[in-house]
Amino acid sequence: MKIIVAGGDGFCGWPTALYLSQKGHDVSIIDSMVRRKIDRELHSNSLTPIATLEERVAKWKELTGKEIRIYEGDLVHYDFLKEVLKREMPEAFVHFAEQRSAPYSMIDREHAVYTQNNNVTGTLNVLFGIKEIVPDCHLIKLGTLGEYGTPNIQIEEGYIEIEHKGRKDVLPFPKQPGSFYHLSKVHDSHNIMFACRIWGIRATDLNQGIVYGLDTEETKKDPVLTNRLDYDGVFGTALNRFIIQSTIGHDLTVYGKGGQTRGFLHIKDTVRCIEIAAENPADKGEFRVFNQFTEEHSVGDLAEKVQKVANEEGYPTHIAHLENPRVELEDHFFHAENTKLKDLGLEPHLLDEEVIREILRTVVAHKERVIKENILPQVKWK
Ligand code: NAD
Ligand code: USQ
Repeated sequence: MKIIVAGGDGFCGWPTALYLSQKGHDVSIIDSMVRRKIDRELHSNSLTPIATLEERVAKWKELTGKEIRIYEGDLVHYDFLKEVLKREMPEAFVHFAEQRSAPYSMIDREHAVYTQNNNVTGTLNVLFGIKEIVPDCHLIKLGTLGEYGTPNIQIEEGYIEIEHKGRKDVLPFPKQPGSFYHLSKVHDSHNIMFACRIWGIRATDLNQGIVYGLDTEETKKDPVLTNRLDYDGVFGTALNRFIIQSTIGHDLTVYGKGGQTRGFLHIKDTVRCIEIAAENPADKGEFRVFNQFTEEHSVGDLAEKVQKVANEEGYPTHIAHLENPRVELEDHFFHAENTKLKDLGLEPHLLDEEVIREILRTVVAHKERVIKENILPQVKWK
């Protein structure tokens, strides 16, 4: 299958591009490299040293003989996107290419506007590009589980049957997102759903939980293929941050009570979910929604799991409860449905102590790269 991976230089996109290529798909990458520029803006870095995208794909070709074509450019520039679509004529367009940090979107007005302009305009351009140039192409769009917020009822996969005043309908599940970033994903979902309805586009919205880990079978083949790994207070995410903190003797940064519960999945499952979506395309005009996560955990429980493994590995670790920089519930009901990807063949990699140990042993090798001043959260929601 001819597949474009937009955002293919990023944390989820790079291992996905390699995995799909390994599986025999004809892969090309679009990326503006903005994530590398943001590292410079924040005076931060990936924990792991990462090669340039050119070096990465050259190494992949040398090791496997498989070619991944690169298009460096911005989805917000429609003329650029149209040219790539005309040249590639993809059957699937995997869209990871967004500003994905909630704290970054909450820094100030400029960062909120940048996030929503980049994400919403980029996705609108992808929708128009598919309509004009490749109307049969399947859009596989990364949404986020956080679009739903934390309602006091079970979260369904995109839609809920509601009975109201004696009448019934199946309607989009209510959205109560917690940052301007998460809101951008809600806006995207609405735009995609509308485009499916009016133009007959086929789309899958993957409401993904928090991704942990860094390695896949493919990224481990050579150091040049190493994935990026974020740990700072802006782009680092809960479990990966805790593991890295434990290796440098930093207290684990649980925000508030730590009862915040979210969906999580291993990066190895992210890449497989994309393959499943690609190989089972949505119907023409269908706006399909999958909740893409494998397990639910509270951040407090995750901190305790990391603490136990880290202590066993010789890294004495304490848990701190910091004042929560975000506005969010710290003690709440959370349960989301996630059967659709499993029904299509996903066999989850579950989080156990061995998985935490494996990630910890990998990150220890790079711990001297941590910029300690970047660990504590600086961005406040209020
Ligand atoms: P990332 O920042 O590591 O990668 C995103 C990539 O997209 C970067 O390489 C960046 O340069 C590129 N990009 C951003 N805007 C672009 C644009 N306008 N044009 C071209 N390229 C652009 O992020 P990630 O962690 O790989 O996340 C990928 C996607 O998955 C995002 O849409 C994110 O919202 C979603 N997601 C991520 C997680 C997670 O835990 N990492 C969880 C759920 C959903
Ligand atoms: N948290 C801590 N300590 C930390 C970091 C986070 O307690 O050091 C808490 C946060 O307050 C929050 C939860 O952990 O309650 C998750 O925060 P996070 O930074 O790990 O994840 P989040 O901001 O939700 O965003 C990440 C990705 C985003 C993706 C989202 C999936 O950056 O791209 O969309 O996870 S989800 O959370 O399911 O919406």
